[in-house]
Amino acid sequence: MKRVLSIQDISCVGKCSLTVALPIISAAGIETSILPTAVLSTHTMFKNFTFRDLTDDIPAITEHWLAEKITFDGIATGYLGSFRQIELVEKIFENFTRDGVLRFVDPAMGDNGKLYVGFDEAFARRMGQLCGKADIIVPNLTEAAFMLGEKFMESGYSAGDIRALLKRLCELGCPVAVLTGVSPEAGKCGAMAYDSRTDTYCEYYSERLPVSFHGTGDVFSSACFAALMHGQKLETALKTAVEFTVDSIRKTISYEGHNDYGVDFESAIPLLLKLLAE
Ligand code: PXL
Repeated sequence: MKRVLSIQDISCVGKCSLTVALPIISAAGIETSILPTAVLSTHTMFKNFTFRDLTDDIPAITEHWLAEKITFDGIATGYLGSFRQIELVEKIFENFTRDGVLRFVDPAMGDNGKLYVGFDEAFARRMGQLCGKADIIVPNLTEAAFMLGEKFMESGYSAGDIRALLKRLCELGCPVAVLTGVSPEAGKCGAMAYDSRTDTYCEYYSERLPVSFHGTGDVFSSACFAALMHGQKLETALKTAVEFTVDSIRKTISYEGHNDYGVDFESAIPLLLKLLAE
């Protein structure tokens, strides 16, 4: 069985980061080890959340793993709370990367043209440097704009704008970039990717639903990482992740009095397993 490592916070309530990554990657039949970077009572879209920083625990945890000769087939990162955590992730990339280990970075920092509470432009630039050390990155348009120090275009992104942005993202140093939540055609929403090694693009779109939920980026990235670790080609992994994310949203809004803080990805897991078998 493949073993991967997911590095991000635990938001106890809120359906994002580790409470999304762990069940989704495990359901895909992949052993999922975790490195919690912080424990929050909820994600940061709630008011008055608690925050226990676990940064100081990270070096001892990873030293123990090295002493035990524990290895991973893939390492995925999500929400990281500080410059020091980014530095520690870079060390983990150095210490745990052998040939064939997939370094997957979701620079979870913002959405809809804005950074989340607690982040600023300098942090976004630093996250851009971490992206340069990854094999594949999966920002949304907001995160991409901030990492590159560009203005977020409220008016929208055409297919040509997205292609150009993907090329600039690869110039950060990663061979492959994926942009999530892109909508180059009215009524559709999905992901486009660029592989700078072959100078090729691929994309996958589904229906654009007229709602916006927190945590869908984490659902997408967990499914995309799981699909790649499963051996799916990038193009197929985009389809798996987009269809699973859209089905999670569809399931959520089908329940009366549904959650508004996250999506019911649990109900879409049967579809994920079907897509992974393709
Ligand atoms: O979904 C990304 C995310 C992860 N972790 C925490 C967050 C957010 C988004 O706001 O607040 C703590």
